[in-house]
Amino acid sequence: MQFDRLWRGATLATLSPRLPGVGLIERGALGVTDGRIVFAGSANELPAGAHAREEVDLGGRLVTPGLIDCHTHIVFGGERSAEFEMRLAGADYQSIARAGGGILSTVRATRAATEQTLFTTAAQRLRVLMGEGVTTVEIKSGYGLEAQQELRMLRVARALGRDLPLGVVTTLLAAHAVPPEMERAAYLRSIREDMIPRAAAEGLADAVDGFCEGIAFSAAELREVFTTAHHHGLPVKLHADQLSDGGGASLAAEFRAVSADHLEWTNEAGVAAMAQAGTVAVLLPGAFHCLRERQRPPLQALRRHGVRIALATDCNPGTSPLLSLLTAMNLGAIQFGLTVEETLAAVTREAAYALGRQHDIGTLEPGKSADLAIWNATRAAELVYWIGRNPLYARIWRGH
Ligand code: DI6
Ligand code: FE
Repeated sequence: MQFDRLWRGATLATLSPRLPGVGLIERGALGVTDGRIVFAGSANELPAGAHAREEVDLGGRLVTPGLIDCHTHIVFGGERSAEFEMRLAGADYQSIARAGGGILSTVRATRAATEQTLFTTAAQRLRVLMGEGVTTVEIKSGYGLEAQQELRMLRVARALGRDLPLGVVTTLLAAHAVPPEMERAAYLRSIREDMIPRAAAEGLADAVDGFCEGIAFSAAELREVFTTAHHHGLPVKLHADQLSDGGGASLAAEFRAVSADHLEWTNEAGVAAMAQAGTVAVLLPGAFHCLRERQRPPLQALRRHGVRIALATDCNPGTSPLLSLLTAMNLGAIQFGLTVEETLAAVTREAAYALGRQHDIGTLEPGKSADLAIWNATRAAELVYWIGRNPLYARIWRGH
């Protein structure tokens, strides 16, 4: 067997569903050809005469699938530290939003920014995530709130995926807020009749998302948006039950959403519906932390019903200015109670499911894209327990 590259002396956390826990293989080897994993297993099981153009001994270092940040709003203009100070002084997120701040202040800054600035600032942020082993990221629109502007955000996201060594999955989040210059019903109509058809026709969006919340859109309004998304062949995702129980989880399940995200206030019936639909729960401890939330997502119910659990940064300038998926992992374990095994799965295998990319990424198995994170660590727990230590040794994307 001839590989392009072969790593030996690896402690593999394969995340293979056929193995328990993180799918650990000690004294492992991993062989890659044409950007795909060809062999991932015990070095003893390497075929006789296996060799590679390039061989590296990792001296026992831990190798995981490249990390996947499956929920970000990383393309935006401006920043919101003044709003952060208002919250420190006692103001709450919803009242700031109702007064025209919050999401709408980022909409103003994003509309005013050039496409080049949006690209450059997002690229800088993405490089920080990549520095911690992230190889795939999801990027949402949602700060344009007007057809040209929403499509422009998606074009920037696509360009980032072309120019950086990183997988980018894009999501149209036009249903994030009602823009100040438009009436609610007319805006919803423009999402359905203009933005979704154009995003689909131009291949700019891989999915459609919505914000189901008292300060944003109702389940009834988003049901119509989702019907249109399906009509154009786009899967859906949902910001569900973050600040109140708005029936978001059930709505997501009704449309077989790939994921429902946040879920702090989701009730048991919503969890059961998600399990039935195969909808992944994406938990976002950065927003929980920054908004000083108290209500934790229903982890016991999610486990009991066998719902897949992913974790993401939710990187955005308002509720989660978080550029560290490793920190999100620590917060997920400490604040929400995930085990180390759940935490690592949540940013690899389960995050791949949350993006509908489970056939391509998320585990170290033959046939998958050779996206790897190699760590100055030997135990998976070391990735979760530190705060602010970056143990990345090397990051490999598509075999390089
Ligand atoms: N939930 C979030 O966490 C972000 N959007 C959403 O629907 C917050 C966006 C912002 O405040 O700018
Ligand atoms: Fe979000």
